Amino acid sequence: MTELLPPTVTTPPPVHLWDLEDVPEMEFDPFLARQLREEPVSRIRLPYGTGHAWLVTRYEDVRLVTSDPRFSRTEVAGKDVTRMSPHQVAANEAVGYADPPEHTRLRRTVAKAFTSRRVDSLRVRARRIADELADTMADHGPPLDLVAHLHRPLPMAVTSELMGVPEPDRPALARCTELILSAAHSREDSERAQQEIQAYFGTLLQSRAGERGDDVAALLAAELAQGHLSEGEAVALAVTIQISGLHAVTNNSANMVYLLLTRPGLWDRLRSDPAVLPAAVEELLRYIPHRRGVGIGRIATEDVAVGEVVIPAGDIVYASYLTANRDPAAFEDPDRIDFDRTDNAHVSFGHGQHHCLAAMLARMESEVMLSTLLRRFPDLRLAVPAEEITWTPRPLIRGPRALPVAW
Ligand code: FLV
Repeated sequence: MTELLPPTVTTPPPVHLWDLEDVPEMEFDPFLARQLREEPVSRIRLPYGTGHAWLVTRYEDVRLVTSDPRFSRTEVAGKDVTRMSPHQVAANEAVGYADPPEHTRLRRTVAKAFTSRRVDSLRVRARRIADELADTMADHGPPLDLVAHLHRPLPMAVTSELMGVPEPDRPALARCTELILSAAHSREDSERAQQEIQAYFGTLLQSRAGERGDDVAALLAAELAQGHLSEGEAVALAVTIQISGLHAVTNNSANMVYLLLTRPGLWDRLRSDPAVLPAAVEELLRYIPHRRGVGIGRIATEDVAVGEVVIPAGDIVYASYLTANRDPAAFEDPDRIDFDRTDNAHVSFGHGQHHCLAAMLARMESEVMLSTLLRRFPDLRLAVPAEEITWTPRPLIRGPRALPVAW
């Protein structure tokens, strides 16, 4: 009698060295596009750290990896895994590295600051700030850099008011943010910036102890006093909200305006049909390749089948929201910007437990910036040829360094 064959043993796929060259303007990374098309679950090596990881690109597979408890964020914290930057961006205690039930506990402590009621009240503030910034722009006159005049100051003001960061402290936090959310600086410089911003929020939270208030610093100080989180957890939460709120919205809203002013018909469409703005923001969120490369990985705690492969227990997995948003199985004609798209279930704010807590706030800020520009500067245009715009080198989050505009 012949022996039964062992279960199918598949040889693992080759490991691709992903060069992560900066991609021009808002173009999609050609490596990511190729993997989605030709090898949707593959293995990669990134510029820093050791070993290799899996890269999952299809919409359904990305949703599996980011919501299935067999993939752990906590397991990856503090490990020298193959990664995008010399340093680890978020602290080990950060919410981004937490699995349930710790994740649920951490998120709950700040959830009150992100309710739709709070976003509505911040919208009133954001509109006022945007109008003041537009006044300054009008006084200055064209040409000017829209990143410096709008995309940076508005999210800076909104995030800092949400946090309870006083005005004079804000520029130093912005400098730390640039050093932390980048792969272009040395590990030492980025880690020094992390220490500086952690020390800042440690002191801020101590100074707010016993105070009443609905900003994040007051909330965290109260939760800390009640023993709902450790000091390290509170500080890491504050740092995550501050740096992400500032950096993500600044870059993404600038990318939105860049696309609106360079892709034929988009600005005119918004001008003639302002009611389409919320759908336009959703579509731009879907289309914009927000980040370079990948973010925080996960570790498989058991063997898990993903698409055609089995990811073995212990391996690192990166899920790409960028490719999920361009998956033709999920979006018709995915490489086209279409404000009339229906069923735009993009994953630009993530999926599963770690879905962005501030998604509503981020949308609101972008809507306020765009509607203010449309109302106050309907003839807005780039002041230089698009090829002359310079982009942040070796970024984690892509965006123009400056956006010279005229009207
Ligand atoms: O891009 C990253 C990032 C962005 C951010 O706003 C907060 C973060 O903690 C991170 C991160 O940890 C890793 C990134 O690549």
